Amino acid sequence: MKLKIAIQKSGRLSEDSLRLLKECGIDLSNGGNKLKSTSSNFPLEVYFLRDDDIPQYVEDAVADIGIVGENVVYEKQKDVQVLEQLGFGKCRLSLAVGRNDEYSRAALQGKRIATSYPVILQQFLDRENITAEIHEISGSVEIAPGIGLAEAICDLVSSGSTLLTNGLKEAETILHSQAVLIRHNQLGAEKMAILEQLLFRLRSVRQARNNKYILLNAPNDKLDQIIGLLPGMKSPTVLPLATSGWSSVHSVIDENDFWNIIQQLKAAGAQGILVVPIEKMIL
Ligand code: PRT
Ligand code: ZN
Repeated sequence: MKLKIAIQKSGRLSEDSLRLLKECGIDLSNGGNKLKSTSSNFPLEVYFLRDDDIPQYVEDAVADIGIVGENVVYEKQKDVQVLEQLGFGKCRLSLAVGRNDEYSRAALQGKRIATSYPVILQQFLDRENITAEIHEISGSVEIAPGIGLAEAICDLVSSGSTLLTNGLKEAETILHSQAVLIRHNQLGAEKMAILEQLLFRLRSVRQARNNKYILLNAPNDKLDQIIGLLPGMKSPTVLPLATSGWSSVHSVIDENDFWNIIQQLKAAGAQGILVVPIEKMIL
């Protein structure tokens, strides 16, 4: 029995999806097959598909699980379960208008909005009691205002440079999106057991990515203050240094707190601070 996972064949999510599986210790032979690959050391079969098709394949149980953007999951409205955010493929679905246009929700009333996300956009408009004309187009949405097809657009944005080069400005974000793991609604016990193993590995990898291992030297009279700055998994490890009056302190810190804590540690007298990546972290 193998668990079948669908990932994007070629596009923005492909590389990160493959890397995540690799970091989970899953080897994939690329036996020249462009559609499918089987792991030699984990009961997993990988299908390479267009991202738009992945929710449907998972609903139909052609694939048991899949990696796809939340934007696609919510747009396609297939009967699948979202299991986990994966921390990559981050972007936002935003309304944008001409650089010199004034934006307000009320001003959208009666306007034409071009988008590849008619379902999510319609939900937003309904929520806000706005009646606007949605023009669904499948690509290059950002050129719609320039060619007179619409007054506004609703499209994915990450750096914002596409909007900028097309004379548009981001007006309002209607969805924040990232890649997620989705699953078929009914998986048998055997497949669920494989999925649990995969989830355990995924969480360990993601946990590790969000944390750093920190080592530093501290004068003993400042130990309490320095330890107070380090939450650690339980509490920091403190080892005496050969130089008397000094200790070595080891701990784990959250990536997000990193620069903040480093400044405070230095101020408290910590020296020789080393920060190293963690490969796997089992809680
Ligand atoms: O061939 P296939 O259908 O599989 O791929 P695709 O062309 O439909 O999708 P792809 O590879 O472009 O995107 C896959 C997923 O990546 C999307 O569904 C999102 O979840 C996620 N993602 C993250 C993005 C972006 N960032 C992004 N910036 N998808 C698209 N864009 C586009 C956006 O549409 C716009 O054209 O990039 C442009 C804006 O980028 P900035 O940086 O200029 O703002
Ligand atoms: Zn697509």
